[in-house]
Amino acid sequence: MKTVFSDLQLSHSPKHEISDGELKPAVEIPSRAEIVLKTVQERGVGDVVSPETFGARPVRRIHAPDYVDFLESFWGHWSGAGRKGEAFPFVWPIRSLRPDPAPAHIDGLLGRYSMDAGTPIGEHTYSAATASAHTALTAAKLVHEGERSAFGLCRPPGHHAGIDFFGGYCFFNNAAIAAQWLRDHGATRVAILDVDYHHGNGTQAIFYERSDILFLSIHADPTQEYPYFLGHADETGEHAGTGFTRNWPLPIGTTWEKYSEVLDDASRWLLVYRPDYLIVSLGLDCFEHDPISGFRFKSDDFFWLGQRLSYVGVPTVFLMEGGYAVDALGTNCVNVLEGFEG
Ligand code: SP5
Ligand code: ZN
Repeated sequence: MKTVFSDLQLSHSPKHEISDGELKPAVEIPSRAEIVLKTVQERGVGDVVSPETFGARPVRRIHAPDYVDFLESFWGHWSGAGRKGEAFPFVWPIRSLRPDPAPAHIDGLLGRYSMDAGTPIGEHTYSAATASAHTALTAAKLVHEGERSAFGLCRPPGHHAGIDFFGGYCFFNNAAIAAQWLRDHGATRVAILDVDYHHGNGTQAIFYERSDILFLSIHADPTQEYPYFLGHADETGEHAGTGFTRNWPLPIGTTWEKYSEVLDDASRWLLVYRPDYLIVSLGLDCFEHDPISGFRFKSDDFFWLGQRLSYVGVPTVFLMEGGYAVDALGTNCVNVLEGFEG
Protein backbone atom coordinates (compact mmCIF):
# COMPACT_ATOMS: atom_id res chain seq x y z
CA MET A 1 0.00 0.00 0.00
CA LYS A 2 1.33 3.43 -0.89
CA THR A 3 1.55 6.17 1.73
CA VAL A 4 1.10 9.82 0.82
CA PHE A 5 2.86 12.47 2.88
CA SER A 6 4.37 15.95 2.58
CA ASP A 7 6.87 17.65 4.91
CA LEU A 8 4.71 20.79 4.64
CA GLN A 9 2.29 19.04 6.99
CA LEU A 10 4.92 19.31 9.75
CA SER A 11 4.99 23.11 9.66
CA HIS A 12 1.78 23.38 11.72
CA SER A 13 3.24 23.02 15.19
CA PRO A 14 0.86 24.12 17.94
CA LYS A 15 2.44 24.72 21.32
CA HIS A 16 -0.59 24.76 23.61
CA GLU A 17 -4.25 23.97 23.94
CA ILE A 18 -6.80 25.10 26.47
CA SER A 19 -8.22 22.12 28.34
CA ASP A 20 -8.93 21.07 31.92
CA GLY A 21 -8.83 24.75 32.88
CA GLU A 22 -5.21 25.07 31.92
CA LEU A 23 -2.96 26.04 29.08
CA LYS A 24 -1.62 22.56 28.38
CA PRO A 25 1.01 21.29 25.97
CA ALA A 26 -0.55 20.58 22.57
CA VAL A 27 -1.08 16.89 21.75
CA GLU A 28 -1.65 17.20 17.99
CA ILE A 29 2.03 17.71 17.23
CA PRO A 30 4.38 17.08 14.26
CA SER A 31 6.07 14.07 15.87
CA ARG A 32 2.78 12.17 15.39
CA ALA A 33 3.30 12.21 11.65
CA GLU A 34 7.04 11.62 11.93
CA ILE A 35 6.68 8.41 13.93
CA VAL A 36 3.99 7.05 11.61
CA LEU A 37 6.16 7.82 8.60
CA LYS A 38 9.17 6.16 10.23
CA THR A 39 7.17 3.04 11.06
CA VAL A 40 5.71 2.84 7.55
CA GLN A 41 9.26 2.86 6.20
CA GLU A 42 10.73 0.45 8.76
CA ARG A 43 7.97 -2.12 8.33
CA GLY A 44 7.99 -1.88 4.54
CA VAL A 45 4.34 -0.96 4.04
CA GLY A 46 5.13 0.40 0.57
CA ASP A 47 6.37 3.47 -1.26
CA VAL A 48 5.96 6.91 0.27
CA VAL A 49 4.90 9.47 -2.33
CA SER A 50 4.38 13.23 -2.22
CA PRO A 51 0.95 14.73 -2.76
CA GLU A 52 0.08 15.98 -6.22
CA THR A 53 -1.21 19.50 -6.69
CA PHE A 54 -4.94 19.83 -7.15
CA GLY A 55 -5.27 23.61 -7.08
CA ALA A 56 -7.78 25.36 -4.83
CA ARG A 57 -10.94 23.80 -6.28
CA PRO A 58 -11.36 20.53 -4.34
CA VAL A 59 -11.04 22.23 -0.92
CA ARG A 60 -13.58 24.84 -1.99
CA ARG A 61 -16.00 22.13 -3.15
CA ILE A 62 -16.50 21.43 0.57
CA HIS A 63 -15.57 24.57 2.48
CA ALA A 64 -17.22 27.99 2.30
CA PRO A 65 -15.21 30.57 0.32
CA ASP A 66 -15.20 33.05 3.21
CA TYR A 67 -13.86 30.36 5.56
CA VAL A 68 -11.02 29.38 3.22
CA ASP A 69 -10.20 33.07 2.71
CA PHE A 70 -10.21 33.56 6.49
CA LEU A 71 -7.70 30.76 7.06
CA GLU A 72 -5.52 31.84 4.15
CA SER A 73 -5.31 35.47 5.22
CA PHE A 74 -5.46 34.95 8.98
CA TRP A 75 -1.80 35.08 9.92
CA GLY A 76 -1.25 38.37 8.09
CA HIS A 77 -4.07 40.00 10.07
CA TRP A 78 -2.97 38.42 13.35
CA SER A 79 0.67 39.41 13.10
CA GLY A 80 -0.37 42.77 11.59
CA ALA A 81 -2.36 43.41 14.76
CA GLY A 82 0.85 42.93 16.73
CA ARG A 83 -0.09 39.55 18.13
CA LYS A 84 2.87 37.28 18.66
CA GLY A 85 1.84 33.84 19.79
CA GLU A 86 -0.55 31.33 18.27
CA ALA A 87 -4.19 32.38 18.04
CA PHE A 88 -7.02 31.11 20.25
CA PRO A 89 -10.70 32.02 19.89
CA PHE A 90 -12.58 32.98 23.03
CA VAL A 91 -16.05 34.12 21.96
CA TRP A 92 -18.56 32.25 19.80
CA PRO A 93 -21.83 33.23 18.08
CA ILE A 94 -23.98 30.61 19.81
CA ARG A 95 -27.79 30.66 19.84
CA SER A 96 -29.05 34.25 20.31
CA LEU A 97 -25.88 35.73 18.77
CA ARG A 98 -25.45 36.31 15.03
CA PRO A 99 -22.66 34.68 13.00
CA ASP A 100 -23.50 37.00 10.11
CA PRO A 101 -22.57 39.59 9.16
CA ALA A 102 -19.13 38.26 10.04
CA PRO A 103 -17.22 40.63 12.31
CA ALA A 104 -14.32 42.62 10.94
CA HIS A 105 -12.19 42.25 14.07
CA ILE A 106 -9.73 39.40 14.14
CA ASP A 107 -10.95 38.12 17.53
CA GLY A 108 -14.52 38.09 16.28
CA LEU A 109 -13.49 36.27 13.14
CA LEU A 110 -11.68 33.62 15.18
CA GLY A 111 -14.91 32.85 17.03
CA ARG A 112 -17.06 33.06 13.89
CA TYR A 113 -15.00 30.34 12.20
CA SER A 114 -14.27 27.95 15.09
CA MET A 115 -15.93 25.50 17.47
CA ASP A 116 -13.48 25.27 20.38
CA ALA A 117 -10.48 26.77 22.15
CA GLY A 118 -8.32 23.68 21.75
CA THR A 119 -7.16 24.36 18.23
CA PRO A 120 -4.69 27.24 17.88
CA ILE A 121 -3.81 28.73 14.51
CA GLY A 122 -0.15 29.43 13.81
CA GLU A 123 1.85 30.99 11.01
CA HIS A 124 1.94 27.81 8.92
CA THR A 125 -1.42 26.31 9.76
CA TYR A 126 -3.02 27.16 6.42
CA SER A 127 -0.25 25.67 4.32
CA ALA A 128 -0.07 22.54 6.48
CA ALA A 129 -3.84 22.05 6.37
CA THR A 130 -3.81 22.55 2.61
CA ALA A 131 -1.01 20.00 2.23
CA SER A 132 -2.96 17.58 4.44
CA ALA A 133 -6.02 17.94 2.19
CA HIS A 134 -3.87 17.35 -0.90
CA THR A 135 -2.42 14.25 0.77
CA ALA A 136 -5.98 12.96 1.18
CA LEU A 137 -6.81 13.81 -2.43
CA THR A 138 -3.71 12.02 -3.71
CA ALA A 139 -4.58 8.89 -1.72
CA ALA A 140 -8.10 9.02 -3.17
CA LYS A 141 -6.66 9.43 -6.66
CA LEU A 142 -4.41 6.38 -6.24
CA VAL A 143 -7.42 4.24 -5.38
CA HIS A 144 -9.42 5.84 -8.18
CA GLU A 145 -6.64 4.80 -10.57
CA GLY A 146 -7.01 1.19 -9.48
CA GLU A 147 -5.03 0.59 -6.29
CA ARG A 148 -6.87 -1.62 -3.80
CA SER A 149 -5.98 0.81 -1.01
CA ALA A 150 -3.87 3.84 -0.16
CA PHE A 151 -2.87 5.62 3.04
CA GLY A 152 -3.05 9.40 3.34
CA LEU A 153 -0.83 10.28 6.30
CA CYS A 154 -2.91 13.36 6.98
CA ARG A 155 -1.91 15.89 9.59
CA PRO A 156 -3.49 18.13 10.76
CA PRO A 157 -6.55 15.86 10.93
CA GLY A 158 -9.91 16.77 9.42
CA HIS A 159 -13.09 15.15 10.73
CA HIS A 160 -14.14 17.84 13.23
CA ALA A 161 -13.86 20.65 10.66
CA GLY A 162 -17.18 21.77 9.18
CA ILE A 163 -18.07 23.76 6.09
CA ASP A 164 -17.05 27.01 7.76
CA PHE A 165 -15.32 26.20 11.02
CA PHE A 166 -12.17 24.69 12.49
CA GLY A 167 -11.86 22.82 15.79
CA GLY A 168 -10.81 19.55 17.38
CA TYR A 169 -7.29 20.07 15.89
CA CYS A 170 -8.90 20.10 12.39
CA PHE A 171 -9.00 22.82 9.72
CA PHE A 172 -9.95 21.26 6.39
CA ASN A 173 -12.10 18.14 6.35
CA ASN A 174 -9.76 15.80 4.49
CA ALA A 175 -12.22 12.88 4.32
CA ALA A 176 -15.04 15.06 3.01
CA ILE A 177 -12.78 16.67 0.42
CA ALA A 178 -11.59 13.25 -0.79
CA ALA A 179 -15.15 11.86 -0.88
CA GLN A 180 -16.40 14.79 -2.94
CA TRP A 181 -13.44 14.48 -5.32
CA LEU A 182 -14.29 10.81 -5.89
CA ARG A 183 -17.93 11.79 -6.61
CA ASP A 184 -16.68 14.42 -9.03
CA HIS A 185 -14.56 11.80 -10.78
CA GLY A 186 -17.11 9.15 -11.56
CA ALA A 187 -18.06 7.49 -8.29
CA THR A 188 -21.79 7.07 -7.68
CA ARG A 189 -21.63 6.22 -3.99
CA VAL A 190 -18.86 6.80 -1.45
CA ALA A 191 -18.93 5.57 2.16
CA ILE A 192 -16.99 7.12 5.04
CA LEU A 193 -16.40 4.98 8.10
CA ASP A 194 -15.05 7.04 10.99
CA VAL A 195 -13.24 4.95 13.62
CA ASP A 196 -11.65 7.86 15.47
CA TYR A 197 -12.46 7.81 19.20
CA HIS A 198 -14.25 11.15 18.81
CA HIS A 199 -17.38 11.65 16.74
CA GLY A 200 -16.68 13.09 13.29
CA ASN A 201 -19.11 15.98 13.66
CA GLY A 202 -17.75 17.95 10.71
CA THR A 203 -18.01 15.10 8.23
CA GLN A 204 -21.48 14.17 9.44
CA ALA A 205 -22.78 17.74 9.14
CA ILE A 206 -21.29 18.24 5.68
CA PHE A 207 -23.11 15.22 4.23
CA TYR A 208 -26.16 15.09 6.53
CA GLU A 209 -28.68 15.78 3.75
CA ARG A 210 -27.05 13.64 1.06
CA SER A 211 -27.62 10.03 0.05
CA ASP A 212 -24.56 9.76 -2.23
CA ILE A 213 -22.13 9.78 0.72
CA LEU A 214 -22.86 7.33 3.54
CA PHE A 215 -21.41 8.43 6.89
CA LEU A 216 -20.90 5.82 9.63
CA SER A 217 -19.21 6.63 12.94
CA ILE A 218 -18.27 4.56 15.99
CA HIS A 219 -17.09 6.74 18.86
CA ALA A 220 -17.22 7.63 22.55
CA ASP A 221 -20.71 8.66 23.67
CA PRO A 222 -20.99 12.45 23.24
CA THR A 223 -22.84 12.74 26.54
CA GLN A 224 -19.44 11.92 28.09
CA GLU A 225 -16.86 12.99 25.55
CA TYR A 226 -15.78 15.64 23.06
CA PRO A 227 -17.31 16.97 20.79
CA TYR A 228 -20.31 16.70 23.20
CA PHE A 229 -22.86 18.25 20.83
CA LEU A 230 -23.18 15.68 18.04
CA GLY A 231 -22.88 11.93 17.50
CA HIS A 232 -26.00 10.52 19.20
CA ALA A 233 -27.64 7.36 17.89
CA ASP A 234 -30.78 9.22 16.80
CA GLU A 235 -28.86 11.27 14.22
CA THR A 236 -29.55 9.37 11.00
CA GLY A 237 -29.61 12.04 8.29
CA GLU A 238 -32.24 14.45 6.99
CA HIS A 239 -34.17 15.13 3.78
CA ALA A 240 -32.53 13.25 0.91
CA GLY A 241 -29.93 12.02 3.40
CA THR A 242 -32.42 10.31 5.69
CA GLY A 243 -30.97 6.94 6.66
CA PHE A 244 -27.51 7.72 5.23
CA THR A 245 -25.87 8.69 8.53
CA ARG A 246 -25.42 6.15 11.33
CA ASN A 247 -23.85 6.63 14.76
CA TRP A 248 -22.74 4.08 17.31
CA PRO A 249 -21.91 5.93 20.55
CA LEU A 250 -20.13 3.63 23.03
CA PRO A 251 -19.33 4.04 26.73
CA ILE A 252 -15.97 5.13 28.08
CA GLY A 253 -13.95 1.98 28.77
CA THR A 254 -15.07 0.12 25.64
CA THR A 255 -12.73 -2.72 24.65
CA TRP A 256 -12.08 -4.25 21.21
CA GLU A 257 -14.35 -7.18 22.13
CA LYS A 258 -17.39 -4.89 22.38
CA TYR A 259 -16.26 -2.53 19.66
CA SER A 260 -15.80 -5.32 17.12
CA GLU A 261 -19.46 -6.38 17.48
CA VAL A 262 -20.50 -2.85 16.60
CA LEU A 263 -17.99 -2.76 13.75
CA ASP A 264 -19.65 -5.86 12.30
CA ASP A 265 -22.96 -4.00 12.39
CA ALA A 266 -21.42 -1.03 10.58
CA SER A 267 -19.85 -3.40 8.05
CA ARG A 268 -23.29 -4.79 7.22
CA TRP A 269 -24.43 -1.25 6.39
CA LEU A 270 -21.45 -0.94 4.08
CA LEU A 271 -22.29 -4.22 2.34
CA VAL A 272 -25.89 -3.11 1.79
CA TYR A 273 -24.85 0.34 0.51
CA ARG A 274 -22.29 -1.12 -1.97
CA PRO A 275 -20.12 2.01 -2.24
CA ASP A 276 -17.66 2.41 -5.10
CA TYR A 277 -15.07 3.51 -2.54
CA LEU A 278 -14.63 3.38 1.21
CA ILE A 279 -12.86 6.17 3.05
CA VAL A 280 -11.73 5.26 6.56
CA SER A 281 -11.29 8.21 8.92
CA LEU A 282 -8.49 6.46 10.75
CA GLY A 283 -8.15 7.76 14.27
CA LEU A 284 -5.82 5.73 16.46
CA ASP A 285 -7.12 7.25 19.68
CA CYS A 286 -9.15 4.19 20.75
CA PHE A 287 -5.78 2.95 22.12
CA GLU A 288 -5.75 2.07 25.83
CA HIS A 289 -2.89 4.48 26.59
CA ASP A 290 -4.12 7.45 24.57
CA PRO A 291 -3.60 10.49 26.81
CA ILE A 292 -6.94 12.19 26.09
CA SER A 293 -9.21 9.21 25.32
CA GLY A 294 -11.00 6.44 27.20
CA PHE A 295 -11.32 3.28 25.11
CA ARG A 296 -9.12 0.24 25.70
CA PHE A 297 -7.76 -1.05 22.40
CA LYS A 298 -4.48 -2.90 22.65
CA SER A 299 -1.92 -2.48 19.86
CA ASP A 300 -2.78 -5.89 18.37
CA ASP A 301 -6.46 -4.95 18.17
CA PHE A 302 -5.63 -2.42 15.45
CA PHE A 303 -4.47 -5.31 13.29
CA TRP A 304 -7.86 -6.99 13.69
CA LEU A 305 -9.53 -3.69 12.85
CA GLY A 306 -7.63 -3.53 9.57
CA GLN A 307 -8.43 -7.16 8.80
CA ARG A 308 -12.17 -6.62 9.28
CA LEU A 309 -12.10 -3.53 7.08
CA SER A 310 -10.56 -5.62 4.29
CA TYR A 311 -13.53 -8.03 4.47
CA VAL A 312 -15.81 -5.22 3.24
CA GLY A 313 -14.14 -5.81 -0.12
CA VAL A 314 -14.24 -2.23 -1.40
CA PRO A 315 -11.30 -0.07 -2.63
CA THR A 316 -10.27 1.76 0.51
CA VAL A 317 -8.66 5.11 1.27
CA PHE A 318 -7.22 5.37 4.78
CA LEU A 319 -6.87 8.93 6.06
CA MET A 320 -5.24 9.53 9.41
CA GLU A 321 -7.27 11.47 11.98
CA GLY A 322 -6.48 11.50 15.74
CA GLY A 323 -4.30 9.40 18.05
CA TYR A 324 -2.04 11.00 20.65
CA ALA A 325 -0.03 8.23 22.31
CA VAL A 326 2.90 9.22 20.12
CA ASP A 327 5.27 6.38 21.07
CA ALA A 328 2.74 3.73 20.00
CA LEU A 329 1.15 5.67 17.14
CA GLY A 330 3.35 4.26 14.37
CA THR A 331 2.81 0.68 15.55
CA ASN A 332 -0.94 1.09 15.93
CA CYS A 333 -1.38 2.79 12.58
CA VAL A 334 0.76 0.34 10.61
CA ASN A 335 -1.03 -2.54 12.37
CA VAL A 336 -4.28 -1.38 10.72
CA LEU A 337 -2.62 -1.14 7.30
CA GLU A 338 -0.99 -4.56 7.63
CA GLY A 339 -4.18 -6.10 8.97
CA PHE A 340 -5.94 -4.80 5.87
CA GLU A 341 -3.32 -6.13 3.50
CA GLY A 342 -3.40 -9.56 5.15
C1 SP5 B 1 -8.95 14.62 15.61
C2 SP5 B 1 -9.18 14.45 17.07
O1 SP5 B 1 -8.98 13.38 17.61
N1 SP5 B 1 -9.53 15.54 17.77
C3 SP5 B 1 -9.80 15.46 19.17
C4 SP5 B 1 -10.02 16.78 19.78
C5 SP5 B 1 -10.23 16.66 21.26
N2 SP5 B 1 -10.06 17.91 21.90
C6 SP5 B 1 -10.53 17.97 23.26
C7 SP5 B 1 -9.47 17.52 24.20
C8 SP5 B 1 -9.95 17.56 25.62
C9 SP5 B 1 -8.92 16.89 26.46
N3 SP5 B 1 -9.37 16.58 27.75
C10 SP5 B 1 -8.58 15.50 28.25
C11 SP5 B 1 -8.89 15.12 29.63
C12 SP5 B 1 -8.00 13.96 30.00
N4 SP5 B 1 -7.60 14.04 31.35
ZN1 ZN C 1 -10.10 11.73 17.95
